[in-house]
Amino acid sequence: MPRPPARLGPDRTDREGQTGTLTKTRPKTQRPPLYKVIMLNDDYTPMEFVVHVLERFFGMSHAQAFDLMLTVHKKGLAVVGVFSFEVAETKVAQVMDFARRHQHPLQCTMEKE
Ligand code: TYC
Repeated sequence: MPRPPARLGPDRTDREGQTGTLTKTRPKTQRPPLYKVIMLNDDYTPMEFVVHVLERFFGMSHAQAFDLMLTVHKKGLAVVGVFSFEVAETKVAQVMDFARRHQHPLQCTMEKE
């Protein structure tokens, strides 16, 4: 078994009086990847419907939702939220299903951040 690196004192001297590189053992923490949920503009979905979607599925206030809808309308697309894979997948499915049931062509996708 390899010996763990000697923990050095503030003077960078170990118990044997040797100088060396100060190392700290740090357990590796893994962050799960995040996914952007992206809303796409189209010419047919009513603005109020998009505002409603952003309020309903993304917990936005009416003002936030209205501003973000206008950003999508003007720029062609916008990130409407960042989530874990499972949550992003669920939001996309909810939006696409809701739009389809109301016969609007609204499109929503996800992309790894
Ligand atoms: N461009 C649409 C219109 O003028 C509104 C709209 C906004 C549609 C955002 C989709 O993601 C969208 N009625």
